[in-house]
Amino acid sequence: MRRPVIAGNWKMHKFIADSVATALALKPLVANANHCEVIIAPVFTAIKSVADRLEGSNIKIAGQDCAPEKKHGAHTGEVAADMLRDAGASYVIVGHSERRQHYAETDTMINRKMHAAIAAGLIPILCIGETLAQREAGIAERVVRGQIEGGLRELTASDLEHIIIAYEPVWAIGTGRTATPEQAQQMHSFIRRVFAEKFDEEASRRLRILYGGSVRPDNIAGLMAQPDIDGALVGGASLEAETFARIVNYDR
Ligand code: G2H
Repeated sequence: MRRPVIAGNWKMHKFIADSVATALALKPLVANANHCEVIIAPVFTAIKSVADRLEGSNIKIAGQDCAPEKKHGAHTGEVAADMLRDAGASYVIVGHSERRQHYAETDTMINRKMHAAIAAGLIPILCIGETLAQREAGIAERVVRGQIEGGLRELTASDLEHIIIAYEPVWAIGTGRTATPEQAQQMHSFIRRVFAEKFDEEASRRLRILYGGSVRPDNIAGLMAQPDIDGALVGGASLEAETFARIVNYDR
């Protein structure tokens, strides 16, 4: 009942021409992927060009971040959620660990971005996950619970129907070290439980929870076989069309 989502996060890679070329190369390779939603997240400057070239295809576009402000105004350097939508995005990644770590994003800031994204009609992909030190200290679940509660504060029941969560353990990001399917499943099931406790049992059954952190063609199937893993947020392995397509087509 939960439609899988495979999303490629291109991070700060690719000029416009390369973004468009990769998107066009990907298009035929995933054209028959009816089993899942396919999303790519190019840099802001490439979103419009990529979206224009993908019009009518089954590949959707995400922004990698958005402004916390809902109203346009004097916010130098920011891009509003509805501007992303205007450029062709229908999703937005919010609270990625790189933003939490390197740009000091707090749960409060991330929560404002969640509200802004939903108000603009975008589907936010809220990223959560513990660091290695937190896991080793035995507080991974407490950290993840705090990020869920903080990130989703004051969202309504109907807002919660329109969000996706991505569990990305920081120790597995870009390190080549993936959580085992069992480790990921354990945390995904915990996330669904917290969501059910805090919000609603039914909604928690509909919530899509993606795994992120060194996902590759050779480990996607094992992850997707877990009952609470509903897709993947893929970084490095999404940069090349054929590799990403192998991940999207994990069921073949
Ligand atoms: C985690 C992931 C994508 P990678 O950041 O969001 O990146 O697959 O390179 O670990």
